[in-house]
Amino acid sequence: MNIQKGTTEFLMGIDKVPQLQTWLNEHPFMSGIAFVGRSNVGKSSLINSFFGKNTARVSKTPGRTRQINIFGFTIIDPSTKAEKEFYLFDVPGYGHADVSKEMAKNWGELLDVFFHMCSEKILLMNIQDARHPLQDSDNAFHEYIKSFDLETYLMFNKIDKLKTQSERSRLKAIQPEIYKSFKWVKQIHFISAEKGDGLAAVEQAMITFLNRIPE
Ligand SMILES: Nc1nc2c(ncn2[C@@H]2O[C@H](COP(=O)(O)OP(=O)(O)OP(=O)(O)O)[C@@H](O)[C@H]2O)c(=O)[nH]1
Ligand SMILES: [Mg+2]
Repeated sequence: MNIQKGTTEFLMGIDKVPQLQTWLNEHPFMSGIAFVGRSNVGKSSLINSFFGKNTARVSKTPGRTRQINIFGFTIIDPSTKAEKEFYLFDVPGYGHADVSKEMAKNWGELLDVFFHMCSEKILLMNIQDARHPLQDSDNAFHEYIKSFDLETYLMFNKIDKLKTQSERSRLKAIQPEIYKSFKWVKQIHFISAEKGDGLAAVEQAMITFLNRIPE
């Protein structure tokens, strides 16, 4: 099966808890994928690579996306033309340094409601920057998310920026430690939204997950 690029549809951006609760109440059986990560790691760029360009807005300034953006997308079996529909969530920017206390509090509450409703029907794609893996805010996020018991795949994006072989192998060498420390991390991928490295394997991994979701 493939993600049907170009049919991904922006449904709504949510920045308030009651709005999110209403949406969740109206979509009790929804399933899909959430892209989560620090600001500027390339979440929107990856979403555009996987779901069709111009799906999400790529920021010039880190931290621009301050809402949970919800999209609808379809996967299709090219031979039988069978289709299945899912939701995609662009969940930006944990670990902002530059927002007011009020905004940080609102954002924390919104994320809390969001992750509480996530179930075995939602795959978490945690995006990190390959040049700066496991930052304090990434570790704090894992500390927070571990109690939710969600299937999580860790993507190290921007590997095109690692110029030397030794930089790349240093990153790969931390894999066993991650699997040991973060048991809910089921897969680790090294990718580049810009150059396309590793994206085909990640797309197949997402589809495998989606096909496994119980009806
Ligand atoms: N070199 C390189 N640059 C990338 C890659 N992926 C994203 N970028 C760049 O990184 C910047 C941030 O990308 P976004 O996709 O907007 O990042 P984001 O995580 O959605 O950021 P927020 O929405 O602010 O949380 C943009 O200038 C992208 O062009 C990559 O694989 N390689
Ligand atoms: Mg973004």
